[in-house]
Amino acid sequence: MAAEGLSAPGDAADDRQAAFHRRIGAKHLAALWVARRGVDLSKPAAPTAPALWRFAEMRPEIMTAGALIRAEDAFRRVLVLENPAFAGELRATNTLYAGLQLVLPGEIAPCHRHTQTALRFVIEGEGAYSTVDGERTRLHPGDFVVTPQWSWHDHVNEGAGPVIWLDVLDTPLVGFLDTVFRESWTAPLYPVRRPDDTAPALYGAGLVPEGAGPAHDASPVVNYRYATARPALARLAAAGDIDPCHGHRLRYAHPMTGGYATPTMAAFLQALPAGFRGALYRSTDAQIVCVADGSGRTTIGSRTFDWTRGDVFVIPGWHAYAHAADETGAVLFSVSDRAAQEALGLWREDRTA
Ligand code: 1HN
Repeated sequence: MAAEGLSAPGDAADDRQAAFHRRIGAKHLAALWVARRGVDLSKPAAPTAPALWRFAEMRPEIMTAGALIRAEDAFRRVLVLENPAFAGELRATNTLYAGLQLVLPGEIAPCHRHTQTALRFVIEGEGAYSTVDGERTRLHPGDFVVTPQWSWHDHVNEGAGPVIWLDVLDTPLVGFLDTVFRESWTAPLYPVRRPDDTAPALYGAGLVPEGAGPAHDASPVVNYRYATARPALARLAAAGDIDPCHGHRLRYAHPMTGGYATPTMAAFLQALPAGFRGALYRSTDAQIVCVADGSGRTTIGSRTFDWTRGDVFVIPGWHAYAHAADETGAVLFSVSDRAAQEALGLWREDRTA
């Protein structure tokens, strides 16, 4: 016993151990054999909890927030989806933040930039624009918008109704790396420097302007439109290209590198055909999933989450799960830190779970 570091209370060896640990503690040293005793390091601890947020429950609350505070006065008018395992920490997973953002007609979410990368998936409304580094893109439901780290961005709603989207940012990860910088632009709106939607029209079609220079870390597409992605999924389905776990699944790709849309976050759009019953799957990246269309359910371990359009749910890393679709079929948008994990050579998947 004593040799391992623990002994019966009160004996001389125990006193020597305790004195040793007190002494080294004062020298900012710790005994690894004590700190790691009994800790299972054979697989990820995966502290993120499975969780679901229903759009039908979130929508009235974000509309109430719309009456409580103006977008101009808020940091951003966002309801943060906090993982139950990380209450008070503004985290949906261990590395990612998720929030539901509302911009009301006539409102401006003022221009700023920061070193966190932001992704948006539009859930409801028409008539809003996001401006990213001087280019406006109009937002429609199902559109996937990339705001690369350190790009100036603002949001404006010129429409007649509320516009609501899901924000996903790598704030916990960038915070952990202690690389957070942030600036406000000198005016609410950044000057528009190019015709609207130039980037999706060019890069989105696989066309790179001469002189564009080398690829940046994040995708230049700005907006991957649902009007393009949804038919692409239908083509994949028509081609019979189906994964037993994921259904018909597409990765949002950086058009110049073929990699993920951002250096830290990977995003996907997948269609589950009517009545689909997915096989069990797990991977090391915790996913944030937003239901773009249809309804179904996902079983994560012993829990089953029923979902419908606009709902958001979290699948923790290395938890075995299976998707199922109702007779409506379903389309799921998902984001994870898989891009960062793969860049570091750490990502794993398991189809035998
Ligand atoms: C941010 O810049 C936005 O630009 C939304 O809409 C949510 C959460 C944390 C930090 C920055 C936005 C954010 C954010």
